Amino acid sequence: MTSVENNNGVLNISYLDAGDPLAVPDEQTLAVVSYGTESSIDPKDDRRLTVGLPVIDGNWQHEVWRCNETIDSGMSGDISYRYTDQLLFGQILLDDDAFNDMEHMTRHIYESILNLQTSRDYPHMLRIWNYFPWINRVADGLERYRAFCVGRYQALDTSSGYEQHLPSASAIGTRDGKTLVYFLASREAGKQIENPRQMSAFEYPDQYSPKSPAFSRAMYARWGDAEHLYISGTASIIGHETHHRHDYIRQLDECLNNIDALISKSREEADIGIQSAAELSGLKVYLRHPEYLEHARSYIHDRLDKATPVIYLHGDICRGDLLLEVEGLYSS
Ligand code: 3EB
Repeated sequence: MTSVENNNGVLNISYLDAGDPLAVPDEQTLAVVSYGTESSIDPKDDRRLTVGLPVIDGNWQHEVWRCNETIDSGMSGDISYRYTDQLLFGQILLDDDAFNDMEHMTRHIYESILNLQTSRDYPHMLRIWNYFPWINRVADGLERYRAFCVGRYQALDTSSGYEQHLPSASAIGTRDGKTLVYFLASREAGKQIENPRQMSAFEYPDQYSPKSPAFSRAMYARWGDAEHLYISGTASIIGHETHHRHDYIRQLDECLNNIDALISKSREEADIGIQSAAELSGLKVYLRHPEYLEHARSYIHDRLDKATPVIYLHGDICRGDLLLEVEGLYSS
């Protein structure tokens, strides 16, 4: 519904209705991300990604990544990707059955991505989305989200200072058999933004995972004249603890407080031209229980504004006591 096309930028993101002509890939398209019951990459056009999360509601359907520079494409192992002089956009889809466990699958994915970044010279991961089945299920004594954290950490180069270069991320549970990861990397570094209300995830105590979650709360990047802010999946966590365990609306309120705090921090640290969550270009609200849609939607409408582009997706959240999570993106 909302187009944020900016002809001077080298990377444009739009949140579009079904039926919008820009949702059909052309030579300027990096990816069209949509949602449905099963994760897939269109075998006839690998720019069309479907994330295996059912849409509950929303005023947009397609997240479209476009670029007005020459785009080339390639394959590296299981990763298909597109690239320009400045950026690399890629995706990987794997069958859960192909690996013994989540830890090894994740390690494989992250090592493959890092190899590609090295060989093509896009050293800076800015934003990554991780969608995998049954995130809260326990296998071999470890919750799958925690095994994911272990595999991701093992793949990373954790030499001194690595924490300052972690991307913004989301990690959400699907209920199909496929794992889909997609990402944006760059030749130039972005700027990490952490949230003063929350402990950095990479510093969490080990009660949440044997190896800490390797992501930043947000990443700021400039593309030509445009500025972008990629806000990670944000939950009702203060410090490192879950708040409002059984209360959907108070969790939602806390997510938005966290996002507003991140935006204020981005204003201090990067002088970004956005004041609050209501000005974000697009939001995704991941709900563990679709029955809470009405409550969530009326809260969002009151707190933000009816025109803010929001999609509500049915997904599992990485801690059993989290009922929802919100991510956002801003493009000037
Ligand atoms: C949290 O703040 C909530 O492991 O990549 C949010 C976004 C969360 C990304 C990840 C986890 C991740 O800890 C969970």
